Amino acid sequence: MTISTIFLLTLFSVIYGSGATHHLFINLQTLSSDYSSNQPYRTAYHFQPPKNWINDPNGPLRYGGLYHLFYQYNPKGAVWGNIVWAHSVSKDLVNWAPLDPAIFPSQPSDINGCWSGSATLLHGNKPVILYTGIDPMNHQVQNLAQPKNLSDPFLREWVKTPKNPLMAPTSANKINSSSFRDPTTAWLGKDGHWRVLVGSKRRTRGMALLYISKDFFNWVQAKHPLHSTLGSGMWECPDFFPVLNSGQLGVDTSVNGDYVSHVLKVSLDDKKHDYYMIGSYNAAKDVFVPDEGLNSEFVLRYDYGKYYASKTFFDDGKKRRVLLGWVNESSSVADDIKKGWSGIHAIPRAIWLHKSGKQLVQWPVVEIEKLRANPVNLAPKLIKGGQLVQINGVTATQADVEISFQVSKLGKAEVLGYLTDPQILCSKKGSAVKSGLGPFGLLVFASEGLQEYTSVFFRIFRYQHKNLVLLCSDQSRSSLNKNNDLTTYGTFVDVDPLHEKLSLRTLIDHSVVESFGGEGRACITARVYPTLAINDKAKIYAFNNGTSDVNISRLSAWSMKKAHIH
Ligand code: DQQ
Repeated sequence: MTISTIFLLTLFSVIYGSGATHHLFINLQTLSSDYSSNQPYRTAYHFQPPKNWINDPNGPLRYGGLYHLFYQYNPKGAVWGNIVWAHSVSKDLVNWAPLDPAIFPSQPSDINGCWSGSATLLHGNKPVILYTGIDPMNHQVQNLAQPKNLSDPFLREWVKTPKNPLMAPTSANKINSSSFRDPTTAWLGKDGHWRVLVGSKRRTRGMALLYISKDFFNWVQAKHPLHSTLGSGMWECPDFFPVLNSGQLGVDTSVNGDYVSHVLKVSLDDKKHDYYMIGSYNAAKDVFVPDEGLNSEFVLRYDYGKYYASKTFFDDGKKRRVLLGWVNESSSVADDIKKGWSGIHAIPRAIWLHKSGKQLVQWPVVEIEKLRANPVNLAPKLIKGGQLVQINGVTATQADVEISFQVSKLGKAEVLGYLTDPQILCSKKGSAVKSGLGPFGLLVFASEGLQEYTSVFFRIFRYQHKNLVLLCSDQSRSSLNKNNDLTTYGTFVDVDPLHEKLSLRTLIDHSVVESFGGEGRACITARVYPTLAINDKAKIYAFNNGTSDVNISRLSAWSMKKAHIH
């Protein structure tokens, strides 16, 4: 790369920032670099291919005892472009084996790209994929592919139907041809017909268009979208699925009844976050009805950090619903090209409805615990205001840490005069700002002398006679390299600090800090690129920077072994 290319790249990244999306860098889509052998930021147990750009997880399914993951991939470079469906398989959602790309441009209906989509298991356990193709006019259309050989558990080869495209924008349906993409997993209605959603918008009204089919090939657009909201903009990667009203098990996407609620998740292109609503699916009217009082707008998020274009599937082996999501880089495009890759996937999460019915709970799939090694357990101890406790004995760049705090003197909590956006609250009150109760939590990727660290912490407020728990992930001190996106993230967690412990689990993996607060009621994923706190120079601490002492009732930490991924 020449100096001027580097300058241009830096300029681009300043102009566009590095949010959870893909920007067009036409000249860079095939730019390969002499990948540096010094790769402190490559992850050890988060999914990523050996090189190049990745984004959305596509068409996850379990078939022949194997998990199949497809994903948006640029085979030629470290920025978005030349998109194909790359393909990997796994027995445990942790270790993955790469296969050749499953779907790549080959027909007029996808000649300019094979974008996101989903898999459905038809009667007789026959997988089928619906995906968005970009046609010669750059219109977005929906296509179908089926495995060539159902007796191959690897499902290596996929055949596209000559009938493609099966759904297309026309002058009659008035669908906007650049806002028509990302078909969901289909579900069966009581009438025996298949239904599928496609993300779209009409002016600023985001919507999930509904299509119905008897045979999966001939699709008719329903009169009404399944749901739409004014002002939300383009709905990318919709996902629609039932969750049991109690318990942690998952159910097949076609299940409906009064023992389930339905979740509608959309990736809001305008906001670059994954939002969801909980409600019910009125099968007679084919509409989604959000629960009263919860949300007429999208408020709830899967993850309050960097996490986008996610998708769930029903794992019929373990009877659970599993969520996969893309975590974009927070580094500059110039740095991505230098390191030769961009994008990872979050650890697959089991997902279920919280017993309150008001939100979902997410927890890393249990299989990830197979990677835990060298357990370190700390006896319960008091951590005084201003105290740091180093967690020794684990590999600080590749670890899993579970910590729980108990607070007694809730009267010391800072009073919040008015409700503020939690992310703004976290940015204003970082880990260096003391209060009566908090901040307390973890410092990860901490360098000697603390010139660099990322802090994940709680802070408790008193607001209108209620205790309010804030969870923050503060990246502002994570790197001396200020070209990175150092945004602080935060959310309130629906826990009662009087009767419940404040639990935090953080998965640390070289350039990712994936945190689960309140036993999975709040998730925050962050990307960080320390310059000093790398390799054996990184440290992990528990800290309390509040004026009141708090009790660490549990602290368990493990080094994480490297997963076999490629
Ligand atoms: N990524 C795909 C689109 C989708 C977007 C293109 C979401 O199908 O809308 O790579 O990240």
